[in-house]
Amino acid sequence: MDLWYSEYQTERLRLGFKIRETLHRSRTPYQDLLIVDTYEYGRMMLLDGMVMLTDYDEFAYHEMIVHVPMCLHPNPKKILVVGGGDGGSVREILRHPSVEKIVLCEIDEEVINASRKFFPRISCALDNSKVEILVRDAIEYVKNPGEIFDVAIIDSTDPIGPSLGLFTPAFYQNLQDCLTSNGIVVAQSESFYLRPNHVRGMYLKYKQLFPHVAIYCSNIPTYPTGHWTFTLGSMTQDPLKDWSKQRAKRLESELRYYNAEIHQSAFALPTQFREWLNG
Ligand code: AG3
Repeated sequence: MDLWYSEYQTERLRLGFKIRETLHRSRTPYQDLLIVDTYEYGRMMLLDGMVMLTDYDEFAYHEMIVHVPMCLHPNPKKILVVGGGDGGSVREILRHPSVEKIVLCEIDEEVINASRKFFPRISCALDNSKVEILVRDAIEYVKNPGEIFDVAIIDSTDPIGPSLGLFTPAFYQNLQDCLTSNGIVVAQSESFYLRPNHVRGMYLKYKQLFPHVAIYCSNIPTYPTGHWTFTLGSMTQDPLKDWSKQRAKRLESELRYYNAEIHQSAFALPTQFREWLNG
């Protein structure tokens, strides 16, 4: 049977995957959760019709959202992950020996459970003793977390539905208050090609709060356009100068995307993107 799933990246643009099998479908209290096995990219998790991860290319996302800020911070010990219930970011954070504690604040418990069941290689670190899982709305959590963090990673869905509040100035402000004096925050910030105004908007909002702000990129074939951005805000560390090449190099043999050359080059933006950013 010829069964296909399409993500509508815009109303007039879609990416289609031929499906081998539908493994799970549910309506959680927050979103529509679908897990399918695709012929081309292996298992895939979708939330509200949008591809969140696939077994095939999740490394290009998780390694980049994690190792860039972690190698920039001088000594990251306490880490906050917002969203990220699949566990991919947690798995990467734990590769850094300085880490003492990770708080994972995920609103939707069904995402955690589904990842445990269907994505063992992604969720494998969720039971590590350094990880505290809070099934809570991060928008509320950051108002009064009761502790402060060296690095915060916003591993969210697109700015629609339950994630919308994670893209507001009020949230960024509260988040900044949860950081130590040399804290760093990174958020996934969508595709430049499809949403230049969104990327620019995030960049400008971060600029109001952080002395150092930079956008960097990763190629993730199953996300809209395959070209993805991350927005990084830092209190003291200069993203281009103050990162540890030594720590980046030490990780290289365990990883599939991130390496020291990628760290450096990921911040280089094409001319058109720079123009979009500067309006
Ligand atoms: N979070 C970012 C997903 C964004 C993809 N957007 C889309 N397909 N329209 C992924 C969570 C993985 N930990």
